[in-house]
Amino acid sequence: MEKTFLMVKPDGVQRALIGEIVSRFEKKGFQLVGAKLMNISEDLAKEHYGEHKERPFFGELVDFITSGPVFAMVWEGKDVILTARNMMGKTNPSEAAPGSIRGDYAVQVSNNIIHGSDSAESAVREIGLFFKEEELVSYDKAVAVWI
Ligand code: 3AN
Repeated sequence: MEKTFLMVKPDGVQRALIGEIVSRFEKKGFQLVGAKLMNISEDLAKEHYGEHKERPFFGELVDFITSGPVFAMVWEGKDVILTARNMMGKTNPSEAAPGSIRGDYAVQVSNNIIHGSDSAESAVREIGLFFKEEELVSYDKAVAVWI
């Protein structure tokens, strides 16, 4: 089953959107297999956003993502990487479709609420950066006694 790394950024945490965002992915039918509220160190931020290090907004990006707690998550499900990107909406909130997370809650590209892995390779890399293997759960032995 596919896994992706999603993160509510400092603006989303401060605007009390953790519950709303988690709820959207739960209701869609994906399973949460790892989560933590954390502060990101400057080193981790630079590594996470390494592909953008030549971009003019790199410094701003690192300052922003380290400016307050984030809610880091790993979600599992069929085609979760692409589907989560669609649910997040385009990077620039002015282009993000209404109904998407950025389309509904964000205005500025630099404060766009949520991060999500953009490929299978990024997902593996980002999950490994933020989570240890033992921090992820498995539902394999769960018995659905409530059904
Ligand atoms: P996404 O987060 O949709 O994968 P990327 O990977 O192109 O988008 O950009 C990473 C992050 O960099 C974005 N989430 C956004 O916060 C920030 N960003 C992208 N473009 C700009 C820009 N032109 N000015 C400021 N920040 C930007």
